[in-house]
Amino acid sequence: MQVDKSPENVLLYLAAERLGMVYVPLNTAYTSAELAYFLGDAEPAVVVCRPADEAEVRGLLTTGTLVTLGTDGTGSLLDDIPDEVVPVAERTPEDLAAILYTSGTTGRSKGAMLTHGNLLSNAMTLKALWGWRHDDVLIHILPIYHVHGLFVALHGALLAGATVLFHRGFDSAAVIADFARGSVLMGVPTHYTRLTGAPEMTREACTNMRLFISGSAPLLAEAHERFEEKTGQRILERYGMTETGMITSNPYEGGARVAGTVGYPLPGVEVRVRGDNGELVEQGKPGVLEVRGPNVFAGYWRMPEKTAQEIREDGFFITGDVATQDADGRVTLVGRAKDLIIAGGLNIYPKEIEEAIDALPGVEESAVIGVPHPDMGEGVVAVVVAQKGARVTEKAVRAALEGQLARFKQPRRVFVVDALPRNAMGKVQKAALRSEYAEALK
Ligand code: MCA
Ligand code: AMP
Repeated sequence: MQVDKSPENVLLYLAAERLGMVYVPLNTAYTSAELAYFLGDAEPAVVVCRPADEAEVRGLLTTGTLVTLGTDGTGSLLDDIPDEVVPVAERTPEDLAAILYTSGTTGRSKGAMLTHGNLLSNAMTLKALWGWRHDDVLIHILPIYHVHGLFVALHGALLAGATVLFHRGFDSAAVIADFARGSVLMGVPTHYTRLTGAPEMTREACTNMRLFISGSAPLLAEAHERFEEKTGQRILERYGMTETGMITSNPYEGGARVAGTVGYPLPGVEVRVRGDNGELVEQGKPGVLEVRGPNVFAGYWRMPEKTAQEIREDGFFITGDVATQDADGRVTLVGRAKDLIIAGGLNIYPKEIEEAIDALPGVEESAVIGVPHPDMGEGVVAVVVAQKGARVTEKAVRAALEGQLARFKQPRRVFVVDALPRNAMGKVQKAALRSEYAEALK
């Protein structure tokens, strides 16, 4: 699936699950080069694309049937719907429901295999925890090709039989105008900083809203407090991953929503903090967060070695997020063991961009880092070393990546330098680069 957001897209997702198919949604920002990899890796039986992309996608197809789905009821998929009612396929909790691609530390995207049991357990838990009700009105502002918009937001609303108001793009004024008839909003921190800055955002505008939830990227304590000052409402921050669905949440009721923390493990979900080699870490000290529970995925599609590296024998999945846990069980994320940039709630793995830059003529090597960005939280910067005698420019690097990588992954600035800083072991010191270029996108 690579289609624009529409109610028909939601029906297609549900129909695929009823038929027992495995749903693979893809970010609409992916280029043909990226799409070719996903099609080759997933080997889909059916591919659904936007009507305008049909010729291009047909050229990339190695397996499966191609149909199109536009917004506003267009597309060949809707033309060919049979009249008879197709029976619901029987599936067990262990059967695959979806594969969601997530960028990998090695540069290649990995398909996280999510089972019916994974999706259902997380959805039921969150429905109870966040108090989803039949009369809720969810203001839906997220894309529906990622876990946040597709599962976390929609499953709650669907299980409760609530109403959903779909927004295709993000326009602060249009979203705030819906607060009068809405009750729940889920977004990434960029949404919340934009809403806080909007002139229409007032206490009165929010009186009908019962719940604001943030996740996918760190919500700065300062942003949390500014939102409360302006609206009188405390954002509920939660934490999760594509591989695990939601892992922790601040309390909805009966406890404090503490800014800068991601709350407590969800009922039925276990977390522990471990050292790099799986050793115990003293209570309250930072280590890598590991998670086990019915929410944890079945492994990476066709990558058994990767799966074995990231899921321990006792079933705990290594998140790569560095956390502390206090005596009371509350989790605070303090960093990342993985080299990952999160811009506007989207994950970007530097390795993928470094590989693309290193392959350009005249480039000796590169280092890609995330630096503070006022709107997206973090933004991508590339630091590039040219081969001896070669001329490499910012303009040329940016132009060469155009069409190769999705726009959100492309570096916003490229700096050409003589050498990258390295430590005694010869490893590039990304922390030094991050502080050197800290102001680059401000
Ligand atoms: C858009 N652009 C971006 C991003 N989004 N650049 C970096 N990072 C981004 N996230 C670029 C576009 O390429 C374009 O650049 C310019 O910004 C404006 O694009 P536009 O589409 O107008 O941007 P926008 O509509 O303002 O989008 C910003 C956004 C969006 C609303 C924050 O990125 C978004 O919906 N993010 C949410 C992603 C999400 O659902 N994450 C959840 C993943 P140019 O002009 O150069 O072309 S699931 C997950 O993480 C786990 C499970 C969890 O815990 O939830
Ligand atoms: P993804 O792989 O796109 O599913 O993104 C998962 C990653 O997003 C996690 O491993 C975290 O690094 C990050 N993340 C999700 N929620 C939060 C949060 N509330 N605070 C900080 N980071 C988060």
